[in-house]
Amino acid sequence: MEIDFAPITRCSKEHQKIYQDWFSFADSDGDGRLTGGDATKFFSMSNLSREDLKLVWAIADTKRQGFLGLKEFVTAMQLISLAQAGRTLTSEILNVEVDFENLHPPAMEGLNVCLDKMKRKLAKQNGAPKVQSSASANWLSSKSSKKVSSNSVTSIIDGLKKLYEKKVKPLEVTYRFNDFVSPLLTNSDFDAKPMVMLLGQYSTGKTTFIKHLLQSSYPGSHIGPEPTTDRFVVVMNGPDERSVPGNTVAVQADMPFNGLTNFGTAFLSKFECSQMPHPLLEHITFVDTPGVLSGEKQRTQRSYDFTGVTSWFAAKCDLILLLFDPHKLDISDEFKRVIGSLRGHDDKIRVVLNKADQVDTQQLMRVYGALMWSLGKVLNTPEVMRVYIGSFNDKPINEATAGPVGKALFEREQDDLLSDLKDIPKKACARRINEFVKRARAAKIHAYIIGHLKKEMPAMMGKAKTQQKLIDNLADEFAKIQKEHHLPPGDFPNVEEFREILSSYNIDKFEKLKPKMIQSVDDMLGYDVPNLLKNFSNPYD
Ligand SMILES: Nc1nc2c(ncn2[C@@H]2O[C@H](COP(=O)(O)OP(=O)(O)O)[C@@H](O)[C@H]2O)c(=O)[nH]1
Ligand SMILES: [Mg+2]
Repeated sequence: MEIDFAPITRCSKEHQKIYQDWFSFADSDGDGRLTGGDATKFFSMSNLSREDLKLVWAIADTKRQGFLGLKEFVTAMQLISLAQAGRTLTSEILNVEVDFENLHPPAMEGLNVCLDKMKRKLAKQNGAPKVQSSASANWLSSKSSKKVSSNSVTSIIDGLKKLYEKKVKPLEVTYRFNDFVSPLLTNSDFDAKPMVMLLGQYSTGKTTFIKHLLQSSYPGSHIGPEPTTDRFVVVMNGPDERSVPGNTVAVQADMPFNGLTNFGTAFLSKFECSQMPHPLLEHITFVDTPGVLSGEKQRTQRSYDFTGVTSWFAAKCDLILLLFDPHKLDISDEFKRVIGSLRGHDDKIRVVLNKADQVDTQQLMRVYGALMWSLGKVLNTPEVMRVYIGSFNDKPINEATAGPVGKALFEREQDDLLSDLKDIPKKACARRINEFVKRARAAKIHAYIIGHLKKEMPAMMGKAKTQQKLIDNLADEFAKIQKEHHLPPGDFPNVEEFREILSSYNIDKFEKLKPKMIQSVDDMLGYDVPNLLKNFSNPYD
């Protein structure tokens, strides 16, 4: 099983040089990123139709970042060249049957005149023509140039980071959102790669699945019929193969795992980061998990909040794979709680009926039915849940057991699951925006709550008594806030959890509600975010 994410851009040294020159010409602010406006200007020289150029952008901007780096720019140029030769553009076209040796740069009308003009101008300014552009250093590196001037926004993620710093974070800090709900976000939270989490009982093939996709084991992995992985392992890209202990990973500022420190050292000793250089890991980070336990007795052996951790990862992940094995269909109490901890992220869940090659077709039908039945009892929306049936390991499918129909079915299912995985980077940006908007709303509601509690405190006497009353009647206070500001009750935090944290604070020390700060977040949600989306969507839309 192999996944190609981006179209493969191969080109000769000579063409590479040409494209570099074109790119530095097109990239008007020289930040190594070609945004929509610059691109439309440059692409118009190709004389292709708007429809074709829309496709060119859609295929080249693989990660939906809203800009083209040099690598994506080369892809765009190759696509334009193919379209000029009369080929129909598809997202697969560069991965199949393209003769890159003979694929010449596209004809760009008037470009040479412009380039000559620019060179002459540069020569006059510098005394010599500038040959190397700053972006060329990034050639073939998967990361786009990070050099961004402080006031320009050149991607959606950039824009979100700035909006967060300017509008949301001040609100969070003022009302201690980080103490009550979730730690403040850092750049690494925004820059993190899309994540896929695997969950299931022990020995359902989670570790094998990751090994299969990577076509190699990750450092420190164990595979076996008995409970093997007893820890959460984040498998991510890195310069060399190594395992980093959890308590080190969790405090690293450039890693998006700071929030895990809240689960304590008992958890951190069961957490690990496994790094290795791998093309697939440049796009996706995997989270391997310890098997969910089957008996109630065993649960008490966990020394940390297991479902709290799965819930934390579920919020960060882009896809959650629930693995089942035909011989282990029962959903234990702990598994039920784990599935419960995924609430709110139903759209990310995919079910995998793994090791389907171990049973014959008739048994498989029964197993499938039984699985749907037990899932129906624990999931709110089983009917929309996609279940993939197959055998996700390196062994060829056993046709003797599975039969020819089974074999064909498994292969189709594997392909479907792969395209689901392939779509992750494309959808990751949209998901980030979604999470960001959700968070901003939550921060606003939190500010209303804190502001309200503060307002209820007396100016002089009886502070302790009022504080106790507010804490005791917290549900009523929430209801008042909902009514006053027309807020949906479903968006409010859990009363019990809030009460527990609140008890260790002095309400009188809280900040008053600052309508200006709220207004600023409202403006952001109503104006800045939609605007950001518009600026970085396909410029031909
Ligand atoms: N037949 C079959 N066996 C598998 C498959 N995936 C994993 N296994 C076997 O199941 C056992 C448990 O696998 P492992 O990856 O350690 O499961 P984990 O505990 O969920 O990580 C190993 O003996 C694997 O060889 C599969 O797709 N088909
Ligand atoms: Mg495992």
